Amino acid sequence: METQLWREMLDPYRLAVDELVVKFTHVKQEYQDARIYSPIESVTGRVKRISSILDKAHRKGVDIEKIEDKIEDIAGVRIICQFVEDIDTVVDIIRRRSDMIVKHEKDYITKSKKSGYRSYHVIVFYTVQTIKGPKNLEVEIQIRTLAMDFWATIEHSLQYKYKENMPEELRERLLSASDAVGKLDEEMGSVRDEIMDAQNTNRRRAKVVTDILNNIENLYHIANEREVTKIQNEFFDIYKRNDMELLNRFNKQLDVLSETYNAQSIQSLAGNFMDI
Ligand code: 0O2
Repeated sequence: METQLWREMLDPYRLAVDELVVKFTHVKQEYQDARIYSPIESVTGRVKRISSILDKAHRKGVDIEKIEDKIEDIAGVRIICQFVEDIDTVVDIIRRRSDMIVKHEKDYITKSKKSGYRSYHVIVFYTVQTIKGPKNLEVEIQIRTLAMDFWATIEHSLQYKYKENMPEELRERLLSASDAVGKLDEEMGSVRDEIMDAQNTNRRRAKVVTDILNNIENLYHIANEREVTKIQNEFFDIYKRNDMELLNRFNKQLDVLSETYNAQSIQSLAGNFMDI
């Protein structure tokens, strides 16, 4: 195939990857905006390089003309989760979406691959709109934990280095590292509730602190400077005490104060208007 034709063939896959990265990143954002723990930690995507497509086609005995039908991961999206339990949630999200249809799933978590590889793959049909009309194509979505991703990234580089000739000792070390990944995920899963709770508290605290600082900044424009400095010092004292309830109460008081000042400045504006 000529370079131009490859580019033409791969272009819709690029579009699919770009769209899906945006869509899944938005899912994460929606959880965060709703102040709910997000099962998605991060999302990346890539279109397979031409050389990798050719390698895979050669490895699987696929004819160049049949590449799009036989190679499912020309477009790849990777979703990273913190915990193994989150992977089920993400898979459910994918199954419930109306903009993609699941072709099949590969569970390399319940049973890892011979290499030690752990991940959950969902192959979906996804339609992109091009100037030539809609194009339905396949995308491989890999869903795995941070720990699984760490292992896969390292092992992938070693595969590149050694190709088929990875030394047996290294292979065994990777297998035992993969077992360690399984144990680490299990261990982290057992304190998941605790970790999620801590993360949610941190997020709520960060939100209240941002609200307070916004309130103080607004007050700078409308209130007496000495009073605002006093409020700011009071905030620093409360902040150091690390008491969420106190922070919330302080924020509510600032809301009331801001509203009072806003109402006063509207009244005086109206007064000035009447004088004209
Ligand atoms: P690259 O360079 O990442 O694109 P199958 O016929 O189903 O057995 P297939 O079609 O390769 O084989 O599907 P599979 O096994 O689900 O693999 C798809 C992708 O998963 C691979 O693409 C890798 O990205 C990843 N993967 C699978 N096995 C391993 C593994 O042992 N180690 C690592 N690090 N990644 C793996 P490519 O094209 O092989 O590679």
